Amino acid sequence: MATKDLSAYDINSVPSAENMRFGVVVAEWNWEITSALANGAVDTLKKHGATDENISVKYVPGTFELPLGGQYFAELDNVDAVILLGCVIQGDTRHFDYICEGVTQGTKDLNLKYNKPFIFGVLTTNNEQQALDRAGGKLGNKGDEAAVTAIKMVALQQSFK
Ligand code: DLZ
Repeated sequence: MATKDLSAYDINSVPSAENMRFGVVVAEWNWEITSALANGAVDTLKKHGATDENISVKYVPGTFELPLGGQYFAELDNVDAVILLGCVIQGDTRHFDYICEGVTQGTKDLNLKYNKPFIFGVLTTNNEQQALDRAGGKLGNKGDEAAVTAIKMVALQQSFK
């Protein structure tokens, strides 16, 4: 069981995002949760210096579509990193497993195919309360965590240039 606040991190350990460009793809399924993840991610990017002009937010119907939304960013936009935000909640059928498998493998493939960070900001929970707890609730906001990861990965890539 997760016990730590997902949003708790050492602010001084995060590089400046001032000159970085980000794409954010948000799934519309479980909108109450994914919109909170998106707000957290965008706020955190801005807190670390990213400008509105350098943050582009797009929407896809469900979590399964997140990798394709990310691929559109890779091919049609000049972003340094893409944050993929979704929420899959366990139901009575195995749909949960197939969506989780698709988005996980799809995201991994994008990272390696485009040599660019595609951040996995997907909640995979047993129930809605667990998701709410991690989308601005008592366990923080996974959107914040995804944004910090994106900034750190862009800085890492730039450090090799
Ligand atoms: C169909 C479906 C189901 C049952 N559950 C979720 C969910 O919990 N979270 C989510 O983001 N999307 C869900 N979807 C929709 C799929 O992600 C996808 O949009 C459809 O299967 C169409 O490809």
